[in-house]
Amino acid sequence: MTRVWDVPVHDSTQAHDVRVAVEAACDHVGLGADRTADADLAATELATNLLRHAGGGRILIDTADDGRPVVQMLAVDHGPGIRDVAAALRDGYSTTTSLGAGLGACRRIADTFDLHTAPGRGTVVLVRMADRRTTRRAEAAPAVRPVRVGGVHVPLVGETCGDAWACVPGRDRLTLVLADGLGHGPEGARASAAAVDELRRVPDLPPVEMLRRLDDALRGTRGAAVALAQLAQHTGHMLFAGVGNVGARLRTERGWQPLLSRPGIVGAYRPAVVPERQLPWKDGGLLILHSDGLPSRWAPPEDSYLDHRDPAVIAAVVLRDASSSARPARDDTTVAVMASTPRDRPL
Ligand SMILES: [Mn+2]
Repeated sequence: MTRVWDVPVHDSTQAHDVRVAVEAACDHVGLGADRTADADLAATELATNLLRHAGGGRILIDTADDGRPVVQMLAVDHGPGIRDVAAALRDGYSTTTSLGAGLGACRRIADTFDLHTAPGRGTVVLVRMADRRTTRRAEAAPAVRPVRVGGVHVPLVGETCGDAWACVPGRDRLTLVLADGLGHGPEGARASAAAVDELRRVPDLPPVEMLRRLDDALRGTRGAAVALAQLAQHTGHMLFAGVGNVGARLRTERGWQPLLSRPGIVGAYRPAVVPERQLPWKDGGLLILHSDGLPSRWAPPEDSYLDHRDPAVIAAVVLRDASSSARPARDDTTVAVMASTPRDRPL
């Protein structure tokens, strides 16, 4: 079960909280001592940056296992933005008195580093730390045109998000799933994790048949809302099917299209008919799935520079721009993104 930490950073004592959370995350996935020390350094820099340059923010820490343990950190702020990204990335640019290493050091020690900044809107910085003692699980040859996926979880309370997202590769297809277990927290997580586990057993079924399998697999849990988007080899199409309240929007040549799910609860109440939509998936395709913790009036990003960022950064920008302190979240929130564009723009 994925554990997540949402750590507010508004004063220097909270920089300590970030380090405690990152160390717990590293321990949770079994990251080695060297990489834990690196993660600690990056966490300190990200927190210090938030305090010094952004007037505070939050750091979202997530664990994953793609065959090797990974800890993902996203520093998210509503600050003024970084005027000179190139300068900020140079080692030694940071004005911190503690380490003086700054974002340049984060980039150097991270397995994945990415950043998006917009004047007056804020900055998102992504750092992923993977274990280097183990090698990545050998995936079968890519079943579809390469796509990039990423996401962000925010728990309502505690360290367990009741939502789950995953990208499940099959022989000739790739499925992005977002499952929102009923309620929130650990009981919700049990249902959403059961959905992802079952999908990994049947990665080659079409979405509607996957949902049917999930109906059985989720009996005995609270049930979940589940949306599935599947890319098949060579077709240039995406198949979409969903049951329950998971939001989905796809950007096509005709703009952003909402993809609607049928009302129901997978594992508890199955609608009589679950339609499977077929949509074009072309270069420039961008798909956003989100649980209902995201305020419904969120707007899809219009910033084409964002397309070339890591999908986790895109997800965090969507989340940040939808949130406000006037409307605090009332549920676990997850945003998952699939992008067809290559990450070809340098920072
Ligand atoms: Mn929910």
